[in-house]
Amino acid sequence: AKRLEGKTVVITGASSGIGKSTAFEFARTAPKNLKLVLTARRIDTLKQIAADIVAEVGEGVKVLPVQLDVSKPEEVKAFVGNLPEEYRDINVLVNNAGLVKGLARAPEIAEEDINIMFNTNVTGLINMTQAILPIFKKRPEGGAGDIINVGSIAGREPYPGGSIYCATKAAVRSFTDALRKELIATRIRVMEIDPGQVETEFSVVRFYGDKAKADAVYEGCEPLTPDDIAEVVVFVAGRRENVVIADTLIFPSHQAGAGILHKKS
Ligand code: NDP
Ligand code: 8X3
Repeated sequence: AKRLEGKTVVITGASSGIGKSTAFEFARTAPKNLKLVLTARRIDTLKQIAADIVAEVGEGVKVLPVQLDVSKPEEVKAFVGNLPEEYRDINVLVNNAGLVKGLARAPEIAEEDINIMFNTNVTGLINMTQAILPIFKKRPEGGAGDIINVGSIAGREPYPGGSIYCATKAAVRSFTDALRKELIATRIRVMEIDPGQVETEFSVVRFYGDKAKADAVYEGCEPLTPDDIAEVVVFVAGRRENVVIADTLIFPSHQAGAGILHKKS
């Protein structure tokens, strides 16, 4: 907890699921002196989460909700400059915003879905990283700070009906690995967290808001909770500065691959 004190943490996709849990977990772990910048498109939800965090942990954590659509390059470019001065000295970027749309197979995949997945999961993540890296690079020893990218088992094991989503997460993995190598002479840590099945709004979004279809995905399964992933995110950020937990893969106990789930009858 001490290592996280005084840090400024930016989380994308903090209005739901893993991002929201990560915001709470940072606040619970370092409740004395932490600044959280919570971003997503749903600003009202973020404002509520900010209030809930302060209600739970107290005023030692400063929380700033910021509306940001990572798929809009102009919004990402303006993001740092628009932050109040006291939130600009960012130490940790959690690139978590992401989504999946549909289960369509080629050649039936809607162009709109292809674009939204790539623009959010890949270009959005890259743009956020490029917007914040100059802040990290100004620090001594070539720079310091943490970039924590949320990938997926889907980026390692592509599956039918998920070709685009899987390709976006493979791209995240590739970008993350190249960036770590580019920054080898610095103290900037580039880390990837790859969850398996986590119950969040992810499947509701996949099925365009159809809650019944989303619930069916988890029937007979015991998925991870977003808090399970949040604990790992905060753990990797809290290691000694010379420790880089470069890569993690996190399953619930009844999962052993993309779509390889033991379902209780
Ligand atoms: P949720 O749908 O619960 O949360 C996704 C978050 O991303 C929301 O806060 C949403 O906020 C935000 N988001 C979506 N599009 C944008 C955008 N254009 N700009 C800014 N924020 C955006 O899903 P999860 O918590 O499960 O997903 C978080 C990450 O975890 C994603 O990258 C996902 O791919 C990954 N993941 C999820 C797994 C799972 O099984 N759930 C497994 C492996 C990886 P808003 O709508 O307000 O913009
Ligand atoms: C989400 C995991 O397997 O549902 O990243 O695509 S999966």
